[in-house]
Amino acid sequence: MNYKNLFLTVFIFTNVQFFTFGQVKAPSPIFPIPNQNQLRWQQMEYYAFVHFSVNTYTDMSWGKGDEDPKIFNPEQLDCRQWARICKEAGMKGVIITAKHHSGFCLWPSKYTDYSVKNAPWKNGKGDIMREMADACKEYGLKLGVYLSPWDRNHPDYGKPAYLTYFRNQLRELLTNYGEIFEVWFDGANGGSGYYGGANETRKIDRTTYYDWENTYKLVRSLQPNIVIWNDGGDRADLRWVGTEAGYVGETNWSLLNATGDVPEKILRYGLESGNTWVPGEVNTSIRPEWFYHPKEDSKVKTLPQLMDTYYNSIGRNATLLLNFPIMPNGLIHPFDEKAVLDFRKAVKEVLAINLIKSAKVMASNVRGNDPKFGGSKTIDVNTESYWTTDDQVKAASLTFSFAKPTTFNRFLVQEYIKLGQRVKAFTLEAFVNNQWQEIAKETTIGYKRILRFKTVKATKLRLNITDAKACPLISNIGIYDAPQILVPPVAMRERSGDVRIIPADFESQIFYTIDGSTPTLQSNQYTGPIKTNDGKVVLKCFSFDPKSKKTSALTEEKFDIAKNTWKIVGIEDKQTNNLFDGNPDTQWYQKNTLKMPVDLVIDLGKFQNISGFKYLPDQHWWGSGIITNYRFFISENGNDWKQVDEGEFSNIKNNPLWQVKTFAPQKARYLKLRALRNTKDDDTVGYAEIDVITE
Ligand code: FUL
Repeated sequence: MNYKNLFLTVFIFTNVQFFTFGQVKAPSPIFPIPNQNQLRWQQMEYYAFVHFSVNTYTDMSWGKGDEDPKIFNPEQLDCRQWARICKEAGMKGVIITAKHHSGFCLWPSKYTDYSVKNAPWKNGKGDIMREMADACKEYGLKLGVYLSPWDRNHPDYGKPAYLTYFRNQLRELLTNYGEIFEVWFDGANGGSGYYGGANETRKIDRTTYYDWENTYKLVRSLQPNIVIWNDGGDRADLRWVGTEAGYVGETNWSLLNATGDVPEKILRYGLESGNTWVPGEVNTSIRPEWFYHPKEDSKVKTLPQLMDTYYNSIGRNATLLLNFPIMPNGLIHPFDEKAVLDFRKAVKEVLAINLIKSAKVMASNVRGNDPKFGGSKTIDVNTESYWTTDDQVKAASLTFSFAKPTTFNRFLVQEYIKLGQRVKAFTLEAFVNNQWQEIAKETTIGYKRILRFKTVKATKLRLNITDAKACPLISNIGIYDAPQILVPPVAMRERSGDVRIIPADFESQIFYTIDGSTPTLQSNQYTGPIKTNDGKVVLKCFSFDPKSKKTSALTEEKFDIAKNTWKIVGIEDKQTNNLFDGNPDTQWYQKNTLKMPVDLVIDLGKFQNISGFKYLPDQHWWGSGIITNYRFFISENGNDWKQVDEGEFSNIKNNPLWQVKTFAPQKARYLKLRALRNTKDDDTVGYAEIDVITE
């Protein structure tokens, strides 16, 4: 071999990782990697759940299986309304509860009478699955099904025969309604139920009863493009994130082990060393509950709550499955529609302009020095191209230089997950006033990661991948200058009399008045709790985004006298402070040994001219002790009482908000609210807040 040949051999040998016929080779995959169905599903990002069944008509979270199908009569049912809202909201599909735990089927299954066949709706000729499939087609949405493995109606539930029934139903759903993108097998399994009249409790072994292996085979043979969600049985294609509260861990690996139990912590964060691709889906409802309950009409998630959900799901390498409870009339409530459309608008505003597009990019390392893998591939809009490094390089950075100082507060980054999820740790730095400052220090990226931080004005931005499983592959990067979420701020008056104002977004400015006049940008700017005297306060305030110069609508609160001298008489319990702390999220309950009527006696500490009172019940979903019937007394000395009012809080069950009662003004120092009855007809009595109206 002459020197020339030797040189060539050495050259080819040492660079074999990079060059194939003169070209730099793409990195090898780091297993596990997603399959085609999981990839397609991940790219959907955002889709809807709809919950609808017989328990919509009984105001229950779960049907018991004995509900009469005659109650199911959604006279205005319109799946096109559902699909239109989903489409306008930017969603890509809908998963419908074809059968929830009640066992009632929204389609006319051949295998049971417990379905729309025996409902008055459309004289038993209706098929909601069909209407949903047609509406999805019309609006260009994908269709998914929730088929509850647990069936509280079926006589055979718990016996082997039920599996045949369950699979027959699966076959119907996965054959007759076109392509199904996802099937949802809920984890709630076994318990009390009607079971064809047996009315008993049935237990099953969730690991073996459904023979998931063969059930999955059936599913995949009928719908080869489907993804399977299952939190209870064998490992499926997707995982629950361990909470229904609308978030996944900041660290979120799309990996689990193929076998073995998955503790809640791992559901939340995935498993870095997991041997199977099982990405997380964040499922949450637009209201506290999954099914419709009139009392939640005032509890639809607010825009700030939905935005948090967005950043904490899609922004953390998961998809977002957002639920609409369908009303008994068969429609999505207008409040829910408004909330989801406002949410869509706000997300669009955040992502409107990617400010990084025209930046110059420098990479600390580029694979084989080939521009095909260069830093600019992260901003070329093509998510199929990516920046990557030489095989041995697991820490590298990308520096973006802007033509002029650029203002931003959001960072979006995507890994090229087709070749595996790799990044373990990264930081972000901004070059401000000729100095690098760290603005974020994070762990995983995955399919998509979005970071929120305080607005910076920088001439450069640097992404440092500080650790990765193998050479990192970054396919897309964006920076955005998100406007403030401008909804009216929340104001509360603490027991001390101080007024606290909380804006919806952390960089908003707040301007306020406490003299009843309308605030302007020249009014006081809020910097911390506002000291007031003990008297009444009329607070008016608004949020202001200094960048966009836009303002929110006005918050107007009329606070009555301060509560700093108030005491509960006869009860030594510090928690009673919750009644007067101005915070609707804290509550206090009377001792559970008490029987109705139950009194609450308040010493105002001095005489006041009282002309009414206000009561806010426990605001939590599980809240109980909600008073419906009351008597109200006043006293000058705490011994001689005079009844000044008696009545009921008429709609408090459906609308558990502030209840206000007024009467002719009376001088008093002591007040007594006597609870006579609550919404559940038991002896629990609770309060979130108590207030008075003075003359
Ligand atoms: C839960 C069920 O029990 C709820 O009713 C709801 O369907 C939710 C999506 O999953 O486990």
